[in-house]
Amino acid sequence: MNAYVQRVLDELNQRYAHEKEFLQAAQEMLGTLSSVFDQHPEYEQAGLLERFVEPERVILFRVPWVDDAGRPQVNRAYRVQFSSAIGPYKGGMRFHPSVNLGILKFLALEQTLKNSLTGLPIGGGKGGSDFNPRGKSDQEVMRFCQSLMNELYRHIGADVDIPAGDIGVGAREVGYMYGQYKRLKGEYTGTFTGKGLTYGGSKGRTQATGYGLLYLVDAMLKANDLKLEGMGVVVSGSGNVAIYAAEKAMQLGAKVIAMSDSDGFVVDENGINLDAVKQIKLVERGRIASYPEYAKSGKYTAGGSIWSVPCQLALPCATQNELTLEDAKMLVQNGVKAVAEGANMPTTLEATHFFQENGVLFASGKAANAGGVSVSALEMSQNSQRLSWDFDEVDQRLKTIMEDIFANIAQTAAKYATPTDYVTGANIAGFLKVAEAMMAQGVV
Ligand code: NDP
Ligand code: 2IT
Repeated sequence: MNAYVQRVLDELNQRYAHEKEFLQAAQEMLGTLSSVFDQHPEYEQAGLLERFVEPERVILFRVPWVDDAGRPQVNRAYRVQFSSAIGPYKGGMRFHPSVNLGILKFLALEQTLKNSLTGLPIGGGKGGSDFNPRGKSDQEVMRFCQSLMNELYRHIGADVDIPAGDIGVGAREVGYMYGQYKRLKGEYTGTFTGKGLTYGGSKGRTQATGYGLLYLVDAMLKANDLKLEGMGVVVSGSGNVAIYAAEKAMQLGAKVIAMSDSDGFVVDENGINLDAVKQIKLVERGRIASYPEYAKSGKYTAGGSIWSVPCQLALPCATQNELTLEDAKMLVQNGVKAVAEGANMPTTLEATHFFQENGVLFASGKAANAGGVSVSALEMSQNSQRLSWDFDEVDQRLKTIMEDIFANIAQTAAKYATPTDYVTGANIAGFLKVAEAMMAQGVV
């Protein structure tokens, strides 16, 4: 490894020993950037990497709220404003009990390169809270969102920092946060994306991450003389990303045979009935365990690993580190041809290497799930123009963006590594643009 890269990694490992997901993401990324630093000694002279790995700003605050029983509650919330080198901070908000600073720093670091890869002018950020929306009433969620915004509104803005959804934050939460933001700021600007269609949201944003994932997979398979049609697909998760990934996979002629949530997974050899999944997850906020009852087919397994289900295409769309080396071995044993990350860093580094060493096509999340934030950037454009594009226009632009991302990471992989090392291709292509912008802007 390049000595400068190694030194910065060593320093990170010492300083942030407790932030294990952040260190993992940094290792995954910097581990592929050696050739860039070999070719650009001026980056070291400019202290570029030491600056790049530190967020520009972190905001940390308490969120007090009152539950339905009248008891005061308190959660912690954060906004990590990682990089504004190429545009205003942009990235989602995550509500999940596991949220901490290290997880949000990993997500904001990933987001910075992902946003660069989209080709659109957006910097990197991420935020969230350890609030758990599961089992809370709409009123409790609203009070929590309003209280969170009572602090966050000071730090965001349409040209400053534009939050959106992520795990546990969908249309309901964005609506409550945006409503309170508007009230406090007294202005109507596109400071959130993923808004409802009646108040400035973009058509196609709900579907964008999942659809975009399949547009990229389709391009990757074609470039390697494979085709999606007829493939058996396993999709983990059953949230926003998973549902629309499954929908587009089916539209393109593949067969989705398994989906999951954090309690277990369901296998349906007839093909997953997506109407049943949408009813359970989007309408009733229920559990995937009830799938066999709704769909009148399929079999549910509590716990276990969804990656034990044989498939040609695996799409991890739930959360970080959900696909381990052990899972990768099962998938390879069962003949998997391609893996693409709908979630952020769902595959451990060991599992990623195992796929690559065994000839499995592998697209990392920075490239593969960039469709969501891409359509978020299109939502920002529409808000600035005071216009609303129709679904087909947004969807066509999304498809072009994902095809361009694939072409870019494939070309970069061929130039700096091997033609199918899309992990290195994505990291280098994303990083170079941010690095050039940082060089141009001086030591800031
Ligand atoms: P949702 O909240 O809509 O769905 C999350 C899904 O993942 C649920 O099925 C959930 O199950 C499962 N899940 C969450 N945490 C865990 C866990 N610790 N263990 C096992 N399963 C878990 O979130 P999204 O679909 O929006 O996000 C999924 C992933 O995609 C995340 O990694 C996110 O960062 C990433 N992503 C999201 C984008 C977006 O536009 N929304 C864009 C790009 C990436 P349960 O209901 O049981 O908790
Ligand atoms: O991880 C992600 O890219 C997202 N959660 C979407 C971010 C956004 O701003 O739309």
